[in-house]
Amino acid sequence: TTCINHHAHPLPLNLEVKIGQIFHDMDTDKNFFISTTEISLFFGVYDLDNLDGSKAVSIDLNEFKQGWDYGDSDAQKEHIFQQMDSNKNGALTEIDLITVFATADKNTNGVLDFGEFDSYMRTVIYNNV
Ligand SMILES: [Ca+2]
Ligand SMILES: [Ca+2]
Ligand SMILES: [Ca+2]
Repeated sequence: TTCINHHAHPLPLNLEVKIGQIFHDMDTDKNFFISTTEISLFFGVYDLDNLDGSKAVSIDLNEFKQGWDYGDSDAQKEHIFQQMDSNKNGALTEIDLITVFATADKNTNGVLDFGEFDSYMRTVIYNNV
């Protein structure tokens, strides 16, 4: 059959599995909700030139590409970064994370449940896949 070439490149991680994995990784205390603290902690370790946290968090595209480890291509990582960089200044900082959180927290109760997170990831972050 001529279909064999379709298997030549690795299949992308199923989106549902991927979003579940990201949620699980962000949910440090495993209570099935993501708090603002957890999202800050998650991205804090991406800030490679500031690992002691002595400065305000500022993650550039290069740091994001190294940190985001969910099987996405470089182009996809760039898209994710741009979607999260709400003030379009080329860095992810506290204001961007606050905006991400506020956008995702549809019922404004201060935490993200899986439904809110899943919907945000599909409509904003992975809206191009
Ligand atoms: Ca949690
Ligand atoms: Ca920004
Ligand atoms: Ca919520």
